[in-house]
Order: sequence, then structure tokens, then C-alpha cells
Amino acid sequence: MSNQPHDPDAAATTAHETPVARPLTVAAGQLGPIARNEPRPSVVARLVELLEQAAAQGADLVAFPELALTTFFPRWFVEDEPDLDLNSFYETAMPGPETQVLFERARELGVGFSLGYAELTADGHRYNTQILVERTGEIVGRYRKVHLPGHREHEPWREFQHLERRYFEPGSTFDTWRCFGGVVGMATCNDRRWPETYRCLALGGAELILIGYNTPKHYAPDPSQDRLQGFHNHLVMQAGAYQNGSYVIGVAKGGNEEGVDSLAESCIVAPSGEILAQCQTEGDELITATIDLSLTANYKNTLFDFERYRRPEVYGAITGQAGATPPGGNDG
Ligand code: CDV
Repeated sequence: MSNQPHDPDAAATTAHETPVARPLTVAAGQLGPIARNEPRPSVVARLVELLEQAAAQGADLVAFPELALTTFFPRWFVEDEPDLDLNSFYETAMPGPETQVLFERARELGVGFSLGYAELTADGHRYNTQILVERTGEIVGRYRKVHLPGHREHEPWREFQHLERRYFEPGSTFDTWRCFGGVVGMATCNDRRWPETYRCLALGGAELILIGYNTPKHYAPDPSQDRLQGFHNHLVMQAGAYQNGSYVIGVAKGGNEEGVDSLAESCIVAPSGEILAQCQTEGDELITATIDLSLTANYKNTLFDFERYRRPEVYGAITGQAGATPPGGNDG
């Protein structure tokens, strides 16, 4: 072991060494709509079916969507919906009595998964959570959505609500985990639109980023964006993959759910930014790709060699402030 100080320029000499291949067959398990009254065991059976398809195709890991056990309930102001029991949408244990079968099947098949769900902790906190489960059926990672979009108060002018800021607290870390032969991170839906998400995960070494989403095609604050939903979805994930030398799996709950049309177009993106596989339907559908985690080095050790090229001393504004401060104040 050398006692020499780290020389970032030395990295250039290793950029073209051939790394040992780390192949992994990954899948996106897209879901179609989940009805408001669909019982949990029925949803879990759909997830198990996708898991079994993944096993038949030799997959090691299936990414499932955000809030994959229930309908996207933040579309309702629950106080106005007397027959809705808000707590019924949250999981108080994971696995719980109704989800245990998914973990058992994963272990039997030797297929890991990520899964989004509404979490209610023992001390009363509510999060939009995603877990990462290894091929043994063990939970190896838990992520709580950092960027909560939408609003807190009822906004009756909208066609439907987006009350994530009412029903969840934000998470506070972007973690990564050593598993599946590499380093894996997670993000949830709106997180994928923020470059900070990918960069924080990549600074934690992420080689594979799993992102579940529920994206209505109609965006009430600016409907001019509606026709661009598919474009923006791929734009942000392809850029996030490329700029951080990571694979990205983006997986939707798509289709018309309780009258709200939601984007599907789940995909698996390479560190080059290219889409390797993409869903063709808006329903339950599995896509797979065999990736090689060692190929992340093609980008991480060259153009996006962070240690060599990043300038954190220049980026203070990114963590020092939230809003923009144009020269001469905000009204210029
Ligand atoms: N579930 C989400 O986070 N949806 C947001 C919508 C509201 C814009 C998204 O970014 O897709």
C-alpha cells in the first residue's frame, strides 16, 4: 500500500484497463393501474407474477414502481372522501402479513427486487418509501423520497389533487448499498427530475439507480408540459445515467388509474445514456436487459472522473441555497 498522497491525474493512466466483467440481468416490472379498492393480496399476486416472469428470463433483480401496493392515493383530499380510510394505504411492517409471500417467492426464485410503498412508522411518521431486497429475501436498503412534489392544502381548482406534501414527510438522505455485485442507489419519481439526486448517489458510488414513478400525463400547474411528459421522463433519466456513469432503471405505474392517465414508458438506461429496453404497453409488463456493472468505469474513469475533474469548491450555491438569486435581486 502506497503512502503517496492521492494524485487525481494518476487516474488517467488506469482509464483504459479492462475491468473484470460484472454481469447482472436486471428487469423493470411495470404495473398497470391499481384500483382504489383492489385488495392488497391481488396486487401482491401481480407482483409475484412479474417476479416469476423475471426468473424465467434469468433476471437477478426486478425494479417495481413507486407506491406499488396501492392506488396513487395522494390524488384525493381524503377529508372529502368519507369512504376512504387513509391508514389503509400505509404499510406498518415490511414484510407484513400480506407482502410476506413476495419476499418468500423472491428467496425461492433467487430474484431480488425494489418496491415502493407508503410507510407508517411505529412512532407515527409517514414516508413515500422504497426498499431494496436481495436475492435471499433480505431487505438491504431503505430509501425515503426526498423531493416531494405537489401541494399540502386542498386545491379544488385541480382536476385531481397531488397531495404528497400532505401525506408524507420528506426523507433526508441519498444512500447507496453494496449488493447485486455492485453499488446500488434508489430514488423515487419526482427525484428523477433533479440532477442533485443522481450526483449525490453517484458520489456514493452508485453504479445502478432504481427509480419508481407515478406520473400523471396532465400537469395542472402548466398543461403546456402535458405533451412532453414522455420526452421529459427519458430526458432526465438518460442525462442522469450519462452524467454519472450509472445504469438507471425507471419503472412506472402507468395507464388510467381512477380516471387519471399516467405515463408508462418504463425503461433501462445504460451509462452511455442509451435506452437498452423500454415497455411497449401501459399495463403490467416486464422488460429485461443484461448489463455489465464494470462498464460504468468507461464513464466514471474518463469524462466523469469526479476525483479528477469536479470542482466542489465552486459549487457552494448548490447546497448553500434553494432558490435562485439573480444579480441585482430577484426582480431584475
Ligand atoms: N409521483 C410524482 O412524484 N409525480 C411527479 C408529478 C407530480 C410531476 C413527477 O415528477 O412525475
